[in-house]
Amino acid sequence: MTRPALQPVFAVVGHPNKGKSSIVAALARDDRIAISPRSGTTERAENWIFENSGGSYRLVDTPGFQRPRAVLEWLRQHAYSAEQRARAVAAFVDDPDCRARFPDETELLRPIVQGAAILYVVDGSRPYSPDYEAEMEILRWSGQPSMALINPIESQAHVEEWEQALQQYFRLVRVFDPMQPRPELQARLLQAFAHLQPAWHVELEAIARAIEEEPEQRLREAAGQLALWLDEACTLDACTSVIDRTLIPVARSEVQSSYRKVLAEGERKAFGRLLQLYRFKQTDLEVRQLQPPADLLDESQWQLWGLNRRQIYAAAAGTGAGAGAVIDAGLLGHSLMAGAVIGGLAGLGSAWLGSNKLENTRLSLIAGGRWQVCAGPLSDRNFPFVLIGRFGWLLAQLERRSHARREAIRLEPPDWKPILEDLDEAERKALFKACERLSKQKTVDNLQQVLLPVLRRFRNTGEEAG
Ligand SMILES: Nc1nc2c(ncn2[C@@H]2O[C@H](COP(=O)(O)OP(=O)(O)OP(=O)(O)O)[C@@H](O)[C@H]2O)c(=O)[nH]1
Ligand SMILES: [Mg+2]
Repeated sequence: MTRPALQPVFAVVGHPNKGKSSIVAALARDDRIAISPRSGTTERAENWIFENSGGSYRLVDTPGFQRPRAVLEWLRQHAYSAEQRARAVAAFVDDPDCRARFPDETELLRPIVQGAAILYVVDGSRPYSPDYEAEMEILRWSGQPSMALINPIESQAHVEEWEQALQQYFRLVRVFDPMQPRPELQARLLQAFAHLQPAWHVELEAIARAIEEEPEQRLREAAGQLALWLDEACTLDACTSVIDRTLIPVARSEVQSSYRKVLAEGERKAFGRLLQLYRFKQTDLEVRQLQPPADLLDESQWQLWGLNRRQIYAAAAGTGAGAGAVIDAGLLGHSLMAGAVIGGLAGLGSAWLGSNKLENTRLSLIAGGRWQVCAGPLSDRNFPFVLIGRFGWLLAQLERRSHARREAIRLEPPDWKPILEDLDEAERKALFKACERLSKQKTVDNLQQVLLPVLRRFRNTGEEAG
């Protein structure tokens, strides 16, 4: 057997267009890897590193086998007995003539000859055929530790027959769907490999443990990020000053538009940090609806972003607020409670959403006889809910999003109802209280702690939907 590389390294190999790159993307948690429906997308072997607090491993994405039978023929002519096989594979990779005749095979076998373990990928939705035997045989000849992964691209229809066949060539056979992010499966796969390759045992075990701990740590970090963003957004303002009173209207519209811009930019950055936390580097986020000036600050759009009055009302009522007093009136807002008491959604009217003038501009006379005109901070108690809802919605998407997907994420309205219903009384109270304070530009002690259960609920609704 070739000497194992110092760092765990896996060459991901198989037929063209069977999801090799998708599996590399999933196992490296990297969204930059080229994936497409076109066969032959990956033309050169490429390295991708996965790293966490436990350690790191390297994945080599490779082009697919093109002419495995001819390659096997060549190998047979260069090895007369079993102990010569690995050397024949190495000779094949180094042979200039072979490199010219079999560019894909020399490219994909090179990392294996250099010590990579093998992850062999097949499509479990297509029937098994003996056509695959030549490539499996070649891989066996390399003598490297190996595992077969059945990717159920369209269905599980042929998984069983594949298992039967693959077990003849590989000691470990697993079903692995790169489109479903399942950290526990990734961890188990590494642990299984740890037993195949003693040289990597300690590191792979440590990486697997860290993978299992990651979701909880990530949630904590996300709550911390959201807390910072809320503090920033709720105290944000934009000011300018003018000497001439007649310029005030112009200054007003100016500060309003720069306020909106800074707010949108702040959110874009907060979302960017969340994407980073989830290891998305290249995925586009379409937040078009937030971009035009109105958006976040347009009352009529607030419902779109998860501030559905009816839902909040229903959730509050369903948990006893309507029947009197689980959530105190002060926390929910008098207008809402008044509405609830006179018994009907009609009573809620615009008070819940519209009691405060949005984007209130402030005017004050300052030194030098100038007028200062400011937009913000936004003192509406709904505002923090909008921000939390949008952030929570994105978190839920990221949680269940595979790094093998290439389409953009489109921000959609979050649904607060199940979140509010699922929180326990103390958690919900703390949330309402925190939002109330934030909307008054007051600091909230342990905001991260208050947000943690909220984000956890967002994350869990994501899991159910996924
Ligand atoms: N629905 C679904 N599509 C998949 C899955 N795995 C791969 N695909 C799609 O299949 C196509 C090929 O995937 P790739 O990962 O590029 O396959 P590859 O084996 O690297 O292909 P080459 O580099 O061309 O050899 C892409 O359009 C993927 O989105 C899967 O598990 N489910
Ligand atoms: Mg590829």
